[in-house]
Amino acid sequence: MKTKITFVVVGLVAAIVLGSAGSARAATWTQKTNMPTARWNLSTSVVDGKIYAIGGLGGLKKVEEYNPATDTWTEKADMPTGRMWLAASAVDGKIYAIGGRTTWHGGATLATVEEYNPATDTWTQKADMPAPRDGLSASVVNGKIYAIGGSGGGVDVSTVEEYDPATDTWTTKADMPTARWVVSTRVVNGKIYAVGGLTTSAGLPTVEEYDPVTDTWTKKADMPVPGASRTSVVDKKIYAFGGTPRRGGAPVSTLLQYEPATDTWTAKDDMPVRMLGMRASTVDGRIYVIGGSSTPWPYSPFLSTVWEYDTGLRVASPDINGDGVIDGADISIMVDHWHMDEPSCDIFPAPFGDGIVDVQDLVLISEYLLKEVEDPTIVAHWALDEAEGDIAFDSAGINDAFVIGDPLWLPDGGLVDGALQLDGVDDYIITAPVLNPASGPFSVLAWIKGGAAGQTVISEPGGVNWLSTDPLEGSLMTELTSPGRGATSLMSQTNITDGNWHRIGLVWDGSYRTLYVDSIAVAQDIQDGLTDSANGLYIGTGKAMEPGTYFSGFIDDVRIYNRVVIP
Ligand SMILES: [Ca+2]
Ligand SMILES: [Ca+2]
Ligand SMILES: [Ca+2]
Repeated sequence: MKTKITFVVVGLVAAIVLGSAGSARAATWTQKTNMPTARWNLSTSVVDGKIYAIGGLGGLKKVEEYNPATDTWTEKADMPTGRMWLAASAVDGKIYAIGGRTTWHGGATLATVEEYNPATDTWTQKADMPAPRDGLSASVVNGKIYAIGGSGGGVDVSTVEEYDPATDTWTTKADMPTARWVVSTRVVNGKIYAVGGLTTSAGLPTVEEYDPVTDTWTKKADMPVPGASRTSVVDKKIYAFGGTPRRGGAPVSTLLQYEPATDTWTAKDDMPVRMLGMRASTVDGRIYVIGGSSTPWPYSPFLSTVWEYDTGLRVASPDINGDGVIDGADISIMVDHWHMDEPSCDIFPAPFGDGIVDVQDLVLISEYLLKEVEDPTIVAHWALDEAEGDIAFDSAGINDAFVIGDPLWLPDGGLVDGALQLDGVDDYIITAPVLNPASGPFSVLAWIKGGAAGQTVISEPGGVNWLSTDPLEGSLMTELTSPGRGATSLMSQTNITDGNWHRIGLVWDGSYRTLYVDSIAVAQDIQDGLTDSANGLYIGTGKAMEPGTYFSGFIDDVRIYNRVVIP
């Protein structure tokens, strides 16, 4: 009984600490799979969760599709007119590639508009833009595209032209107050923000806001660092990456954040590399910074790199406890965190919440009650409900796993439908790489029954054991630690090998690692990040597959989320 009381106290402390740590979560940078074609001053647009890299010097006609969910690139149909310094915007699932320059030195400035349909992988020519321009930017409000600024015939311009894809027509709008080239525009709350850019003599700190409804411009707070940064939006804030402070200047690694609601700029931690001429796009709350150059003039070689910037904000899910259903258990956890800043329970407004768990969150979760809801935060889910065979299907993603050693499928013998019974000798499951613990908060959960001291439930081949039992007591532990010297395993005092079903979990919120057994936080400490991993996972054996580390018992319903779950 004594230990049980201790655990309850640990649980309460954990809840309070996690709550207050919520808003201070660290942003992270992760390098992803390179774009096939290195390029500079391309365009990137998002349709249906995929990023389309179009044009740019080095690529010119090339179109390549990036899927952040699978970290893979696919080559698509070439753009008819090769160009750099173009603008591109997506409306109703189609991308409009606008203007640009045929090549760098001696090239021609273009008025060309070509429409790309990702569903059919085809291109269609559209009505020319009235004023040929390169180094312009384009943004969409209410289904219309606004092509802003740039350079025409070697002169920086303040031109604004509105394109209506529905009628294939152009309309001239009120000039932007400040003429500029390689300006970057973004939309927040129906207004367009034209950020920075270059003139022939200087880099500009200028920010001007355009209201398409009234066709008027308003000056806003200057950037703290002037120049041609590239932007993207997360949670109604504009992030401005790198660029150069003057024409022909060297790349910088500055990262700035602009909040239109308060008209304020904040300097964030620098990017991992200096960069200019890249483009940035947001998918599922993460920004992908693609291509560009890290070298001074003449800027070659161009980059094929993809950097993922995670602001640290998490997309919340109404399935707070990560069991696949939205029911009273989730509401109960929400109520436990009432009026706290607990991101896991802060589901309204989507996707990031508003820093407080209140009646709006309760109303929203009640709308989801007992409904089938697709959870965007689940990375892998092996239900282990198969009756036979050597594949454990991933119902959430693309991580179907191989079942080795002939373990016993028990279609009716699990905690949630079927389960897998492993013999503790040579049975295990192996998966492809699923999630890098260094790239941000995540949760790993499983139901287990049986096992013995020293055995492993989930491990990284050649890495460390993610969820295992200590060799003496059979208590839940994890070896996943920060990369620093002297990092130690996190041990609980809760035996999970007593022959009963237990739901075990490791939850990493970016600051704290927490072990859970049956909804109770049984151990927790602070870590300075977690070690990088690019490997797959073993389920049912240790990192080195040593005898004694194979699990002898039942494993069921293994889930991995890219967020904090409160199980
Ligand atoms: Ca739930
Ligand atoms: Ca809220
Ligand atoms: Ca199952």
